[in-house]
Amino acid sequence: MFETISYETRGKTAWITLNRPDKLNAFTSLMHKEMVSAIKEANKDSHVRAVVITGAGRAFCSGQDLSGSPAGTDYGDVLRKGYNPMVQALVAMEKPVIAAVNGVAAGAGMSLALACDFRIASEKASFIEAFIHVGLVPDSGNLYFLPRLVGHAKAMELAVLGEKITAQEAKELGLVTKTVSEEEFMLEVETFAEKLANMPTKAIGLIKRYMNKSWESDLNEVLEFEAQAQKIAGESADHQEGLQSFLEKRKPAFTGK
Ligand code: T3D
Repeated sequence: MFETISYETRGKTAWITLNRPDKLNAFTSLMHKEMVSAIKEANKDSHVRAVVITGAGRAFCSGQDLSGSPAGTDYGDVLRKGYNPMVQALVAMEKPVIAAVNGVAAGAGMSLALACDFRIASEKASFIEAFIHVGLVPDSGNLYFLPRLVGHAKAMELAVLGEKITAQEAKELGLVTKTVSEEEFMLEVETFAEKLANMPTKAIGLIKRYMNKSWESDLNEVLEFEAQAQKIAGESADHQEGLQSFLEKRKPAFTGK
């Protein structure tokens, strides 16, 4: 179905794997299109309640394919037509998305990881704001997500100096949820995805929607968002199940509805 990525569902989790290992999974325009299709497919499949994005081979993603652009390419267009729709689709998806960072995440590959809701990193993983080394600026939401995740000063340092940071350093900066040994990495990602997929998906989607909106909102607006979100969550089957299981002193069985 896809040439540059693979897509499969396992249980309630959709797995999207960037699949150009010989180029460290560098992005091409076809890969942008395929990513958007896969993200939309995961979004519309009601059985899918968590999404994992990872890379084939030793890298997560090395960013834009530097061997691919003909001279005179308008990079603004590459972003508007390729990367931006991918980031927008990820953020709009009201399901949790995990970046399973198996190896190096460079340039727009790092941006892709930042645009996900969670990042689990193999101890072998690293992150590099590679843009500056080729005279470019961070893109694909990087200038939005990075300072929000690590603070302005650290974001400037990472973006301008472009020094590679290890998975452990990324953990210390709050960039990743957890780091895991190479041997345990896939099992840990599967377990984490399954945990999320069994949670109240509708509430997670609402948290994601309004936490994102909170960046551009004042307190009164956020108080109103919370009221709107709580009305929807309060009418969900998962809220009823949460209450019932609490009263019956048993584990809840959430359905995502
Ligand atoms: O349209 C636009 O251009 C605008 C949008 C820009 C968005 C961006 O993402 S700009 C930033 C682009 N990415 C980079 O600058 C990163 C380039 N790659 C690297 O710096 C290094 O490869 C890594 C730090 C990611 C990994 O280093 P290392 O030593 O582990 O691997 P390597 O030996 O450098 O790479 C292995 C192979 O992958 C190698 O090919 P070969 O020699 O075995 O045939 C290398 O050329 C290839 N490769 C790695 N990254 C890319 C790539 N090929 C094409 N594009 C890449 N980005």
